[in-house]
Amino acid sequence: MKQGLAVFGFGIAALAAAMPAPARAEGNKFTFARADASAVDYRATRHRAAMSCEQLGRNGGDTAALKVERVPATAQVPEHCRIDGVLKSGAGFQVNLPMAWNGRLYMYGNGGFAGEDAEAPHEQASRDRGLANGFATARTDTGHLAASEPLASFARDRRKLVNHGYRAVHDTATYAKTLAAIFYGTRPRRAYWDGCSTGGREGVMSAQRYPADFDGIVAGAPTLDWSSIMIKGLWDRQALAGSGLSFDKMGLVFKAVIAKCDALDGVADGLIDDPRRCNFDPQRDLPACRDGGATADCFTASETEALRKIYAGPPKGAATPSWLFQTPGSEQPSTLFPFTMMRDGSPDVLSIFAASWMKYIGFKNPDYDPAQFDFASDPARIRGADVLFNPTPDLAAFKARGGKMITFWGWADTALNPQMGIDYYDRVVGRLGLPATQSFYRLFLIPGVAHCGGGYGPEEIDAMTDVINWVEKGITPDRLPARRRSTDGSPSYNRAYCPYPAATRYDGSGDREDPQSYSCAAPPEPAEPAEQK
Ligand SMILES: [Ca+2]
Repeated sequence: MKQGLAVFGFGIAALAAAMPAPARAEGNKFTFARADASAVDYRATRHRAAMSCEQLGRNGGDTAALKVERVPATAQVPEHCRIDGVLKSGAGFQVNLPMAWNGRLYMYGNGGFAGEDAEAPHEQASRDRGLANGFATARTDTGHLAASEPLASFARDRRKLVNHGYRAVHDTATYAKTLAAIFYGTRPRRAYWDGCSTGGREGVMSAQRYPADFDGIVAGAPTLDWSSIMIKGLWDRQALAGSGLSFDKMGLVFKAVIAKCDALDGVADGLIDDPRRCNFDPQRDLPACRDGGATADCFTASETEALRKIYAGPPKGAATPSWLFQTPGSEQPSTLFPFTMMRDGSPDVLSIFAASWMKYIGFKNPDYDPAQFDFASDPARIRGADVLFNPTPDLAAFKARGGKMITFWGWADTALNPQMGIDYYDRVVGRLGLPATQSFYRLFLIPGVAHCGGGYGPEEIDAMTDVINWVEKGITPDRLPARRRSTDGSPSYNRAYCPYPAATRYDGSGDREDPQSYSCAAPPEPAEPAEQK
């Protein structure tokens, strides 16, 4: 294995520079896409600024490095004040306050280890979406800058670790509300959080630790258990390195998986509705190479074994949860890249994250060699930061306050295991019962969608509009619309998914591109509440 494991021997700076663009959070790029159909007209701007940007600069408080500028209207965004600064706690922030305002705060989350520049293209895109729809916006770098402290290296500083874990979002949200109150003469009527991946985790963490911070939360594919995912990152890399599996070979695996499992859900549409029901066995279901001869369309023992390891996940134990494995349907290049495999065989992003995480958070030893990771004994040794990073399933206070939260998750997410979300949701249900949980928190699992978007499934998801309608009009999201509009000849989809644990089942007749042709199948017996809140 030595040859395969040498891939971890990169310098951190080189790895950060080599990180492909998709690894950086793009946020939920279809947020507000369904504004026209929204019951709440959140684009209506009934509030006006009570002062100029210049006056706000003199009234914004004693925050370090406060910079206030007026930004004129463009074709994309209305005129607004932009406030950049660093809170006393060390969290860098940016708040944008439109002169004409809808009365709401929109805060967008981070990706990976955060530390993004506020002017990075995906940050600008999130900001512009918020401003264009009438919101005041806020964001934080979570207390460090990746440009100077790449990946997990910031975690050497305990204050930065806590800021990244949960403090920076809370402090920034609090400060943004104060700035809005000064600028408009009234506090935001509602505050919304929008994030995916690390941004999803920040949303769930806010609901748990600071239940008054946000009224509505979109927590896409949240990193609910960093430590476990990092173990998976190391495991998958070790399984693949030197196995001989290539992108092209994985394309053959994907075809075999679809051929075997697509129709199990009643519709042969190229999507596997619930990959947990796909009993795919690489050894049984793929053509084996005969007599030692390897060709492009057969699988060697080493390739089959690597696939088996990925579908099984690392050996399970007290510190390695049972849900840590990859489900079939994630072998397509659009879902493998960049978290499981790179086309040139270089280290995938999840293993790069894992290497840095083990050094600076798991083992707190910058010289640690992740190739030495022992999957039997080390998982229990790396969980010291879990208390800072992992939200607990106690969402009772958020529920009591009237908060609403939606989590959506792609079944073909190779960065964060969707079963991590099921596990968390089940634990919330274990405390509150299913009806009470679904009254404020819903989980939607979307087939064929990769990490926070992309993949081959219906990735156009605007859960934010549903959350706003849930909070402000009491409209329960019984289905989450999801679409794919393809221009490249791949299938287009128009779907609306039922909340977990219900399945979305084709009625057997009618246009399968009409969501009305599907019903929510009865969930399994609901769990009994273990604890009344
Ligand atoms: Ca199907």
